Amino acid sequence: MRFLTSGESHGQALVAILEGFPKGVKIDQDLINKELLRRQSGFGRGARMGIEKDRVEVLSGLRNKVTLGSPICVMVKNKDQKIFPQSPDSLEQIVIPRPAHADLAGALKYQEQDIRNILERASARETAIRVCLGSICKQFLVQFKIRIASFVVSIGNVTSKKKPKNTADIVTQTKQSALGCLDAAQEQLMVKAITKAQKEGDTLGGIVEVWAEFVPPGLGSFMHSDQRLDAKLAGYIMSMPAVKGVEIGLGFDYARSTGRASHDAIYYTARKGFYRKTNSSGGVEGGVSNGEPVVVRFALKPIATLQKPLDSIHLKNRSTRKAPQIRSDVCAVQAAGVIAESMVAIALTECFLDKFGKDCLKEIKKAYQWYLKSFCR
Ligand code: EPS
Repeated sequence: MRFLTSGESHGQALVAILEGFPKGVKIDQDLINKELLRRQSGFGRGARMGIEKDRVEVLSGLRNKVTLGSPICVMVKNKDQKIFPQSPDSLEQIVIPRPAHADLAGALKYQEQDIRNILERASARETAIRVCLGSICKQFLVQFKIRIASFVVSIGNVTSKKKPKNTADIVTQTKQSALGCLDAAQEQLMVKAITKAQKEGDTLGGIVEVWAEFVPPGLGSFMHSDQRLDAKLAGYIMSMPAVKGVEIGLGFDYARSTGRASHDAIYYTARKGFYRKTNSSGGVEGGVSNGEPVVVRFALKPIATLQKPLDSIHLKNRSTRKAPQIRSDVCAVQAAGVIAESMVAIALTECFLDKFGKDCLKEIKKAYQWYLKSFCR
């Protein structure tokens, strides 16, 4: 399975093609739209989220809601269209790069004087269409009871003190929350921190944890570097704008522990099969899922665009200026959780299809059930 996306932040639409997705999977468009709404939510999002009401249009690859095995094409139209493929627009040039955004690196790479031509594609808006693909993959994975959920661990220097029991727990506990955090008391402090940052023309980042439950053992492979499940997960999560660190399971804390204190001892019962009492490995050993929940944690830097901007340089005359105060979010950590769930769903679906077959759901289900019965009990 592979995918490509296309579209600019203020172009006509975002589109994606998902190729190699199996035949026979029922896809509910409303579920995709629910995920799009989740991505738009969260305290601290910018004014653009008030303009857009992201809705998916499935253009091909389905007949009567069921996948045909052909490439699936999805589209999300932009309400705030400002640039046009075949006609001029009235936008002023952006000539001062924002530190921490793609502006300068992109302008140099593409020998560009108008940063608008860089930021349009570099914008995190592109993640909307990835969420559509993620939702399609989630609807495949749920056929095998695999569930994915995320929660906010910290925003700025405010950290949640609660850990979830499982994905159902994450979903229930974050349902009414403003920021997708399990800890209501700490969440209030997070909201305060975002409000303060906004007043000060500043922005905030944070840490998010994603859990995938009921992942069977054997997804991913140690045969080649690009087949390792942990490498795929880290690569996909790191491909999200603003992500600067990814950990799996205990992550960096492994380095501060010992083997005896941190590794997950192996147990077995006929009812449970192989199992662990701890999950330091985050469900991945040797680049392969081991049947425990897959746990991925990642860090987002604060949003690059500041309303009280940092110093920068005018591209045309090289004079020192303040970076532009372009409309943006103050904090998009919760939204990043939704996007990361999608990236995890895509990574797991790729590995699942590699293991159990790619053509149609029926035969994939048979291979899956046979494998679980024959080898994992
Ligand atoms: C985003 C849309 C963008 C930004 C944000 C994410 O819209 P606009 O640029 O029109 O305000 O709100 O992008 C960034 C923060 C960024 O740095 O690129 C979205 O749909 O998520």
